[in-house]
Amino acid sequence: MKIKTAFIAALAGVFAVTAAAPSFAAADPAKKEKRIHRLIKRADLNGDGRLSQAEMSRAIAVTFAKVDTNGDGRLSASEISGAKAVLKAERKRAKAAGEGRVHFAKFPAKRISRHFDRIDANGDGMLSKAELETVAARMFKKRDRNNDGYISTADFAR
Ligand SMILES: [Ca+2]
Ligand SMILES: [Ca+2]
Ligand SMILES: [Ca+2]
Repeated sequence: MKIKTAFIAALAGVFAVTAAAPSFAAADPAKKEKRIHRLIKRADLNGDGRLSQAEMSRAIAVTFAKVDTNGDGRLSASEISGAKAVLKAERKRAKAAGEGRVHFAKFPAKRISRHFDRIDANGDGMLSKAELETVAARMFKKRDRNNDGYISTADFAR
């Protein structure tokens, strides 16, 4: 808990400093940073305020298993469009059952649907975990600007 509070404070500090940079202002930093912060918080299993690739993989695995409602190991278009409701229900269930926070990956269903054909590397009309992992790894690398293997505040401090 303390770590998280410190992280938010650090984030606010970083933001105050970087907000003046024109390149940041142009890219709508508030939105971008909020998104990154949420991304980290959702999957930060050890609570150190940064996201490792292992944590990301774990979160993807957990999320995938839930979204794959028929359990065939692949996501169909309709499973993807139903993902939001499924994950919401799962969060509710876990909370009611006292299982604590569920560490889902962010599942941008709309964006995944829009880019379905591109993500579907083998063109079988279904998304496998490997296909999603490939895209997620690419995103991770892009966001890990200082190349330390973590997504953290360091990646948007300039
Ligand atoms: Ca972590
Ligand atoms: Ca499925
Ligand atoms: Ca496929």
